[in-house]
Amino acid sequence: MIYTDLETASREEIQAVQNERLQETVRNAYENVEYYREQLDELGVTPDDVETVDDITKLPFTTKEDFRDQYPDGLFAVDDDEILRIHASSGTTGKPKIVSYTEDDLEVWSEVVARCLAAAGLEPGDTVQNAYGYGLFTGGLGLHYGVEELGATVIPIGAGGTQRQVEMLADLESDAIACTPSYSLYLAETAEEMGIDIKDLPLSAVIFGAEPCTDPMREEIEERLGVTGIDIYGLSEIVGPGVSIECAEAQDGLHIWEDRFYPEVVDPETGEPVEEGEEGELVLTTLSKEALPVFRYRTGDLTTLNYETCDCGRTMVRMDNITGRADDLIIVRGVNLYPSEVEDVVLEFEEIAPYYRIDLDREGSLDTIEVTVEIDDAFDGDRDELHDRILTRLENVLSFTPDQLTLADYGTIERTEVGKVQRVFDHR
Ligand code: DLL
Repeated sequence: MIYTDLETASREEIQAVQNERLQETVRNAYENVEYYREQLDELGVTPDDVETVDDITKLPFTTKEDFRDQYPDGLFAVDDDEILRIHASSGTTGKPKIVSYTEDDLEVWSEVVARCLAAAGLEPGDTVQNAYGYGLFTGGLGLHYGVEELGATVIPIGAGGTQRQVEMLADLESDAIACTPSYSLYLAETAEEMGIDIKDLPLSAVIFGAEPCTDPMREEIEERLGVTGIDIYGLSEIVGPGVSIECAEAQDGLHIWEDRFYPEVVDPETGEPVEEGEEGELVLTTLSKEALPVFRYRTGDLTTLNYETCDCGRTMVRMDNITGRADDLIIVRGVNLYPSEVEDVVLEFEEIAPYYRIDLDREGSLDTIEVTVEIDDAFDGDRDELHDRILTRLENVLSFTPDQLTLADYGTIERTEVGKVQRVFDHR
């Protein structure tokens, strides 16, 4: 179901909306945020210089560091009494990034999430079990109000309590569950232990996001839960979940609601725009946020953009699934490695469960890397032979040999019930 006419509008119509909203955003930021005013003054740019989205490169980038430096509210553009909600995103280091919303911002957020759910194939009257964490994390409340905006029923169960999640799924016959991709697999595993096959339930979609999901992992989710896996993307600094989502019809890239969030893709090293269709770092500009307007935010997420009209009829640009972040890159003895490369290998082998961890350490001046995978419950073959086969495959894919490959017993790698999964442990 298409939720708003703009989703299928012509490029000219979309751009006209973008131009107008960009002008308002720049004016709001310039007039109300000292930090932005100083930045623009230094560059000699005035709000009048930004007339269309083609002028966007006149604006400076905003980074995670800017959020940290301006902690807690240096980037806010409205007075406290206009702020209805605060959320925060905690990184692995330093202070959290604090984000805020006016009444209008909350309405826009609910509307974009409702668009997402409609694109995911949900309709008024459907039921969604929302297993994202409620609280400062944007996942819980963000999805929550979007489900209500669509006119569907939300079950605000939140993260964790996995047995209860399974019971609720069965008893309340939800059409969809919203959770991280790794958690959906844990849910399937827990259900199996409880003697319930999720495939037999009415559940037809998992709205997964907040962390990367590779194609093999999506296949595993779809097969084990008997669902359509729909990837939803977003980040607190821009709004929360609801920046983009795949449509159920094509599942071929995530439609960015570009009347609200203007996307660019740049070379992560130089910051220069890449050619259309080339991979780079996603940069987003909010087009209607009142409380927290953000210019050209360096998301750190790697993707490509595709402006072709989708089979679903939507004209809004699609971004590729995010399987890596610029700062996910692990450098081991000078060799570049993304955790998703290890994940692809893990998911190729039926003999091992879809869980792994990577431990990095240093012996003397030398980096070491240990990969731990988990043997599937049903496996009763030769462990040594399996070990050698996995190691050979890892060597081929990574172009170096991990110092150690450990085959752990089933159930020994910690499952992530709440929050985002952590696969890499850097002890260096
Ligand atoms: O994770 C918002 C969200 C909640 C999105 C629920 C989807 C569902 P943050 O905690 O600020 O916000 O983290 C944002 O998470 O920059 C990406 O690196 C990563 N991320 C979010 N969605 C996806 C996704 C929420 N679908 C950061 N695929 C982003 C890959 C994702 N990575």
